[in-house]
Amino acid sequence: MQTDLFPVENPVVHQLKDASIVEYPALHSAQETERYFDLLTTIIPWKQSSIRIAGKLIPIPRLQCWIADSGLFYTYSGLSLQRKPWPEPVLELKNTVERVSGHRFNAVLANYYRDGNDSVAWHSDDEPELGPNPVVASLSFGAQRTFELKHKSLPELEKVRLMLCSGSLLIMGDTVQNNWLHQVPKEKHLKNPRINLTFRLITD
Ligand SMILES: O=C(O)CCC(=O)C(=O)O
Ligand SMILES: [Mn+2]
Repeated sequence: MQTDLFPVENPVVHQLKDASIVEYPALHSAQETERYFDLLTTIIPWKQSSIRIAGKLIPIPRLQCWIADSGLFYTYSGLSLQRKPWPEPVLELKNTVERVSGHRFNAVLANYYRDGNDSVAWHSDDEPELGPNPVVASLSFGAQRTFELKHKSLPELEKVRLMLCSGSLLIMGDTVQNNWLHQVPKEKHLKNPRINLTFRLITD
């Protein structure tokens, strides 16, 4: 299957105080985006994980899957994700993202937001296995969702708010994870699902 890339237009650069984010708002055409959404919905072995808070197991508000080269593990918030091998369409998307971004990746955390009640809370992707200056590339398919960033140590800085639309690619450069937190807040009126793939490089 050949990725029918839209002519990749000039990226939009979001210059934050001490970090930059590069956005390709329409990396894939609407048709390609729909095809990938359907493929990824069925081909990825989505799983409901739970985390233990105060002794209680709480389901996280989204489905997930950790896809990576063999031997690569990932743990966050005490949650160890079981590795799954690369399905062909995800490998195809990885190749595209590597070509466009100029960065290499060996793993992807896939998230499935069933509707606007699903979310991811404030965090940064700065686990030790990602090395000191991780670059994270984020591909979105399906419902448009709000992506927010806030600075870790300068609370007076305004929050940055981006709208991640279907077919967009966001490349978070090497100081974003060190200096900023990000989240996808709940938007309870939203009824449609969204898939997000965050490509990462495990550096051990
Ligand atoms: O869904 C998104 O846009 C972000 C997901 C995310 O931050 C993560 O998986 O670490
Ligand atoms: Mn993240």
